[in-house]
Amino acid sequence: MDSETLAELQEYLEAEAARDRPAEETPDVGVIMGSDSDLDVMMGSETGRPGAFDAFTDLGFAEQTSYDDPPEARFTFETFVVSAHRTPELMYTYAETAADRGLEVIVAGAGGKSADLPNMTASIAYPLPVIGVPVQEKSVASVVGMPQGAPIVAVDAGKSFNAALSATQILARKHPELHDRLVEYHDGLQEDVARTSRDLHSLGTPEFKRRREE
Ligand code: AIR
Repeated sequence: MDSETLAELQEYLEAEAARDRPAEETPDVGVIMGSDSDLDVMMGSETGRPGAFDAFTDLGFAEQTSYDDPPEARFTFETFVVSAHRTPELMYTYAETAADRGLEVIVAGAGGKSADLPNMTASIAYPLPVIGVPVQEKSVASVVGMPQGAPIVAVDAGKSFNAALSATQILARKHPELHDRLVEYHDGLQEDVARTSRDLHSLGTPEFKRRREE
């Protein structure tokens, strides 16, 4: 992407909204975050928790990095930094063009006490569903605190992985293959718990702990 300035980035989004691409070529989910300092929480990190990137890739999504050159995967997400306070115009353009650019759902995360990107994006993009991710505990109130008539769906602080699962649940209402992938994911989760439970039981606590720390 060549967009170097804010205006160019807005034009890039507006131009994309004016195109009429088939659904297979446009991102299904938009992931936005208030700052690149949110990246580890929003997308996951090697050392910390997995995030939305990990959940989406586990479910077979690919990250779309160019509107003109979509990945082969049928389901894709795009990723941008959009700050409600530093770049309010970009937030407005992003949210207003979202549906026309083919997005079916947005995952929006922000941190700090004024985490307004998710709630403002939900208001502007309405009725497109927005799943808010409070990047920190102190961001929860500003993400979920919407007035009556202005809805947002939100996950707990830092749970961007779950936000990606929720976004996929929304898409799965229309796409049976995503329904099957979600069921498969959940079956795997159950197997993991069952394996851990069996190991803890049969190894006993000290040996289980020793092996886990290896
Ligand atoms: N933020 C960015 N623009 C508006 C807000 N509320 C949030 C980011 C980040 C925090 O402020 O989502 O969690 C700190 O951002 P930075 O860029 O100073 O590290």
